[in-house]
Amino acid sequence: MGTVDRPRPAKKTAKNRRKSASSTNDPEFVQLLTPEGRRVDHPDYHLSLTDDEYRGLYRDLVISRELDAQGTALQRQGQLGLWPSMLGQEAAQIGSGRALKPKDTVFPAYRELGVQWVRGVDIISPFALFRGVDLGGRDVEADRFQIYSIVIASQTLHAAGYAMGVAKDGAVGDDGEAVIVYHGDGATSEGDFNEALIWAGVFNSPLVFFCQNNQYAISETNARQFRVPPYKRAEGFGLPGVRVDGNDVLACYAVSDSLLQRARSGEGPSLIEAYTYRMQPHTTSDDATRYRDEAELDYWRGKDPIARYRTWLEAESLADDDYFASVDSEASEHVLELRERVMNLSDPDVTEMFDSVYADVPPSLEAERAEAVAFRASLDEGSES
Ligand SMILES: Cc1ncc(C[n+]2csc(CCOP(=O)(O)OP(=O)(O)O)c2C)c(N)n1
Ligand SMILES: [Mg+2]
Repeated sequence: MGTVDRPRPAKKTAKNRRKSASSTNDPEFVQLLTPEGRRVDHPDYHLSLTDDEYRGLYRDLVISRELDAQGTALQRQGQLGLWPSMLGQEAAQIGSGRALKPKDTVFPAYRELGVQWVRGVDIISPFALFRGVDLGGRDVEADRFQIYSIVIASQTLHAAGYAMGVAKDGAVGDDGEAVIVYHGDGATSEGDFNEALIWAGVFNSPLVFFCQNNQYAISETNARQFRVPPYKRAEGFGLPGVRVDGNDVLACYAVSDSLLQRARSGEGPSLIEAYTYRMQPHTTSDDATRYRDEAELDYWRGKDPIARYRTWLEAESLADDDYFASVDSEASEHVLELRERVMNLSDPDVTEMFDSVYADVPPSLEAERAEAVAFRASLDEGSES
């Protein structure tokens, strides 16, 4: 394991007693870039990208952060019903997302804006969902990015089933494909997650579990979820488990690349725990000041994934001020375009919720559909008179 990064012990006040959680975990993880922006080596995980690729990671980090910030702003301005921010988790998402190949399939939870960005998914989709004008269904053929799962850990079972299918179709081996499922630390307490590990293990499926341990399941700390960190649990299911510095984009890339490749070639599933921190409340509906304090946030600000990466790019002369300024202005353009698109999203037709459910629509559902159409029309008549 690389550099040991020990979280600062929490102050022993009554308010903070619960969050000493992280100090009970083994904090060792794979790290290639320290919080100060110093490159370090790891015996098992290496990364060698082109200069353009290194710069591209910075661009991904910054643009996805700005788009995410717009989610929070739009919710505060009354334009979205809810926004689950990924602030602080960009390196985990960009690093793992960039290690994916086009043929791989992603099963997200509900906070994976960064993965969507690198995957080339139309970025409007989570905004439409949280504006309440989209039901979340999507055609996954082109980008292989499955639907958001709000039901905690349910996507781990969807992914396990899908990955079994990939293996049974013989789509592993040379030029094989992998499946990655994103989930949180809280999800590890669910039966679904543990069942998914069993199925993936015994069928040796090409599935990578990517746990973003942001240290909170809403207000509950790691101490309320597990006695040993998730990556260690993998061994009991017969798979390798690796803990990576989730705020280090290079380490997240290297570890994901290695374990995805392992899956693609038919060597089976694995579990990555990206140790990171949720800088925003759980969602815009949550008040995190009720269960964590400013000192903890300050500590994690010092581990910011983008600041350390920029420091390193500068030190290596891989990017200069002009480059950073061009990324900022590109990010602003994306944000403006996104805002405009969000404001102009149209309301769905009332019949949309009945579509794409059954190939042959049963009579009872046809009747409900007709009732909904008539009800909708009656509202329009009422507003005209
Ligand atoms: C089956 C289920 N139980 C409870 C909830 C309510 N809930 C929504 S988010 C959440 C916490 C999830 O925490 P974690 O898995 O760590 O993901 P994070 O939100 O931190 O990304 C809970 C309990 C839910 N959505 N689904
Ligand atoms: Mg969490």
